[in-house]
Amino acid sequence: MSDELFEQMKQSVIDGEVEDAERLAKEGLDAGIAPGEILDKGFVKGIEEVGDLFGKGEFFLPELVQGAEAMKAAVAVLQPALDASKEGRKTLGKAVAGTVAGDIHEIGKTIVCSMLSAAGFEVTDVGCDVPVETFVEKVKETDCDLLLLSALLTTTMPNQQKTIEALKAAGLRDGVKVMIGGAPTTRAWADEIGADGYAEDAIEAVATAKSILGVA
Ligand code: B12
Repeated sequence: MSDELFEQMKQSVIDGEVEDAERLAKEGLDAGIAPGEILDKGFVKGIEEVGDLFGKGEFFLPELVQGAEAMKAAVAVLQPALDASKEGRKTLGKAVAGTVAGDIHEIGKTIVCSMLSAAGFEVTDVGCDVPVETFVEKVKETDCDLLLLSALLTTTMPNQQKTIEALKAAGLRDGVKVMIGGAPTTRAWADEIGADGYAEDAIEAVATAKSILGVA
């Protein structure tokens, strides 16, 4: 039963059907499936497939955009349930997250924020295409424990490094742990630029965040 529902969720993103995605997200919640599971087993599979088809030249930009719209609509429906799952728990730490300058890919970063928030972190999502200076300001302003930098383009990955350098220059680097992620990034890249953590997906991001902050 839920396998069929997950399959329909995946398909709604491949087809770029915003209304179907919203309806299926609601159906999943009504069926008592955890919002994180709905994301992972249903909608995320769809956007991954869209990416593969785009990579193979079988999908073009309009399909990519439409798939992303359906994905975002599903995340918006699931967000209150993700938020509710953390109610009443003490915060595990403060985090600031965003996608680096020049990069408007926000779906993965938003899912990471949702999962961290559901796990009990207090997350400030500063959005996408975020200038280095804004990250530095937000770290100062929020006095956060963790900064998460997402990059989905090989051309914007260097902005993760620039942000870490800017934190050092502002004397803030020692007070905050930095985690990086995004499809083209790797653990080796994280090590090269001096990040404290790297994760391949949102589930691993939560485990890594807990581990580097010692709140596991
Ligand atoms: C959706 C999408 C778009 C949407 C984005 C919509 C939005 N609002 O976010 C739109 C249509 C706008 C778009 C535009 C472009 N895109 Co695009 N896009 C994608 C696509 C299909 C999926 C990305 C996605 O959302 N994945 C789903 C999420 C759940 O996965 P994720 O982002 O990887 O995130 C997970 C992990 O990486 C990790 N994670 C992510 N961030 C972080 C951060 C931290 C700290 C941690 C720990 C973990 C973590 O956890 C997440 C959840 O599990 C990818 C293909 C792909 N396979 O990645 C191409 C892709 C990234 N795009 C690509 C390109 C080329 C572009 C464009 C340049 C196209 C163009 N010609 O205009 C523009 C760039 C615009 C810009 N300046 O940013 C290329 C990049 C190639 C490269 N080597 O750099 C890709 C790989 C497609 C391809 N196969 O060629 N895109």
